[in-house]
Amino acid sequence: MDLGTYLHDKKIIIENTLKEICASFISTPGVLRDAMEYTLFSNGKRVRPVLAIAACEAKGKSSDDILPCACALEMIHTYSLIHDDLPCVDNDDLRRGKPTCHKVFGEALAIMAGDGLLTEAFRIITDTRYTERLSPKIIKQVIFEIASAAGAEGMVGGQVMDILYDGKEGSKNILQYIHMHKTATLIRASVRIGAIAGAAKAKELKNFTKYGECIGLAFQIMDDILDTEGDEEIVGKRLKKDANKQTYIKHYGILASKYKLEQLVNEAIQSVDFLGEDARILKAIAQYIGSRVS
Ligand code: GRG
Repeated sequence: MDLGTYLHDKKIIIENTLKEICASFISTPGVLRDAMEYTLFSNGKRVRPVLAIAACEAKGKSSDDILPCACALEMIHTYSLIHDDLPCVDNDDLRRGKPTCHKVFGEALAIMAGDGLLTEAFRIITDTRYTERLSPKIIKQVIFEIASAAGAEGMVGGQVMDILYDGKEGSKNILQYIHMHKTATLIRASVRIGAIAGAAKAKELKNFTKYGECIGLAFQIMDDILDTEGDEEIVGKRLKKDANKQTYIKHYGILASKYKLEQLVNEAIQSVDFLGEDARILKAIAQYIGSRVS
């Protein structure tokens, strides 16, 4: 199966499960549910859940094993986008090709839609009706991985440094911290939870982790490149907004950034060589991340 078909098929099962999850928000006020679903069902690429599934499948397990946890990742990622777009943060009016959540529902509801998605994500992982295929031990590990990657030690910490260093000179170390924490840790965690659900052994998990870290960093470098050279219509968000931010382009220039991106993709591909033929999809995803246009 080629990567295009794989991504298309997985996107369908992820979105169907997300719909099932949203149908469980029975006593949620209608307007809150609308605000949560509005951004959740815009045209996201679903990279993080696909990675969790691909890592799990690479270890020979069914996508069903990790699917609800993969959807929880997408809910957390979507919360981060909603909050990132707020007037007090990046003040963006376009996301996933549509007006941002706060533009449609107002700031208060956008904040709460984000809060709702973040918190419900952890309910899904701990609700055995969804995750009955996983042992309590694995569920606990998955929660630890996701909470560490999304919290103050991960994505939120990275986002705070991104805000603090907006318009400041910064340094390559600060840039590395921001990119690793703001973007790469959640991507790395996506790969790791798939591998953990696939019963990866310690040495294998180390290689999956390297893969996740490399593509996570590559993903953010590509985000920086797209902000400079991308097509707003295709990317689905406002571009050329990061001129004052700590970006690879600012610290290394466009050519060196593209070179670094290529190196990271190659490193990611090598990291999963140990899987043999079962690494095919993970390798194709790494290549896609290095050449994506949206
Ligand atoms: C500080 C108020 C406050 C909120 C924090 C934690 C957080 C909100 C934001 C996280 C930082 C963030 C949004 C990082 C950007 C990561 C990134 C490259 C997002 C774009 O992801 P894609 O391209 O988007 O996968 P789609 O729409 O395809 O899912």
